[in-house]
Amino acid sequence: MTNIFYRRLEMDDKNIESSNPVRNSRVAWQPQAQLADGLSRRQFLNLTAASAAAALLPSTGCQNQTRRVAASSESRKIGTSLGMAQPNIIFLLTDDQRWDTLNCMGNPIIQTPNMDGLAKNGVLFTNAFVTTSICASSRASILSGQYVRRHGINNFSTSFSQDALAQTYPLLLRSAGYRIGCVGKHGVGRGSDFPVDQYDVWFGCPGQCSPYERKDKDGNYKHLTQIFGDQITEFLHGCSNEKPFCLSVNFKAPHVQDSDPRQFIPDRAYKDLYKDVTIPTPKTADPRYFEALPEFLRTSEARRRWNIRFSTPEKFQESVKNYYRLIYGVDVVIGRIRAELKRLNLSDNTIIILTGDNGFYLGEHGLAGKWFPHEESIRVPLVVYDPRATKKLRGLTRDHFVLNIDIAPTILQLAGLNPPPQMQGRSLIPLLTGRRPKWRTDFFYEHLFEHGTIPKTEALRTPRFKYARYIDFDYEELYDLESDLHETQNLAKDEKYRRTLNSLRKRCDKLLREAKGT
Ligand SMILES: [Ca+2]
Repeated sequence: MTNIFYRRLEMDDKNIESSNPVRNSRVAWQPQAQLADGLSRRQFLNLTAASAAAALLPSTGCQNQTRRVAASSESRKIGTSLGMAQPNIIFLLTDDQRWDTLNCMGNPIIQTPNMDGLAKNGVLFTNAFVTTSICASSRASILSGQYVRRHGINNFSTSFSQDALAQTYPLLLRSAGYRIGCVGKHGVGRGSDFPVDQYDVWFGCPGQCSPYERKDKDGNYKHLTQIFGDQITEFLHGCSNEKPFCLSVNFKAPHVQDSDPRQFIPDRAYKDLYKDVTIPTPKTADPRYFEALPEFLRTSEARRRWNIRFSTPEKFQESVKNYYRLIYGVDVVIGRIRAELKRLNLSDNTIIILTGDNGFYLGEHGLAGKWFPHEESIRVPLVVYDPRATKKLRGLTRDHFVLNIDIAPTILQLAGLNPPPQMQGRSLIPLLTGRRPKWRTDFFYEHLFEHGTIPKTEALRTPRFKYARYIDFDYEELYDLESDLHETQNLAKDEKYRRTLNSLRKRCDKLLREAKGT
């Protein structure tokens, strides 16, 4: 089925960016690409993407057919004008997956055939970022389409107010007639406050959803990622031909299991994956880059965790390989989902969106974790796969700045609903359709989480520069990303950049006011 929305755009070829579409593209791997030159493709493992499809399951009454839901007057406006049938939507959120951990993003080692498959037939965003780099706050931003400064969730115990919850994308979809479900690490608020009764199906688990290693009903080992795969299948089997659905899946992987000395705990089935590969050491893992950091960063939580994960070559290899194996486990579940959608005859009308809630240091700058405004921490993967798209709109690569706060307005608009005005992100639909919209050319970043050894930050990212300030330490950073991709030379005190610094400060202040809505 080709949606009329896409058919109209295809007829208007001048809307398609001829310079940008890249089919099957592999984009430059940054920054580790520069360090991986010594590795040939032959060195990479060539394991089959064992798409562990679930055992044969009985067919249900789910049909793939044009449906309309009872939408609000606002939503009817868009839905009618575009002639859109309401699609099903599966939103896949990984936990701590950095942008360069997909093979299609140029990483020559990691195996992500199913993520790559979504990109090959969808739209791959190569400059996707989060506006705040920590689980709870970023998830709240994803659900609400708002900056932390507006939604106010900057710890692990605060939930949305009832009014704010009603304005998150899943509940707005439910009000418009969608069947909604949640699987995995919801991550916003305490488990006792979860909105279980406001979802049609709730498989959300509290806290960090530990442990990874569990047992099935027969007492056999089963990894948490595969259990989520079972729950997704159960949700899909409960659909009916009366309602479109939206399923929000929140993987725990590849997040560490904090209390466990092993930290990264992949499925035992993938223990030999990447066994014969040597992961290249990041350029900024050289101790001189850590030593150049101010003391408050050298003594931060990020350094404590670095000691656990990356402080010896052996730890580095084991940690990164297990991090990659955890991502591979998610990839296998994506294969399961696609097989199940096909079996249920839902695949032609189910959009799949994949992204991460924040980036992750793999030893860069001598650090671990996320939180700070370096690229490793704030940059994430993003793929939008819409099976209704015409051929010309498949395999597109877009390099615009897109943000976690864009997810909610995008999902709503894909469903034919108008995003509410309090959402601060922007629907990605103009980019999905290959158009050349006027788009943001910079963005504001904030990290306000309360922690004794994780400093709070604000930052501005432009195509060329990164300006960052550590709020409680009167410390600023300025990086020229054109000449210093790895953020190694802080130019904030360089007289030659004084005017640039002042200009970026003012712009950061302005975007901060906009984030606050003042
Ligand atoms: Ca996270």
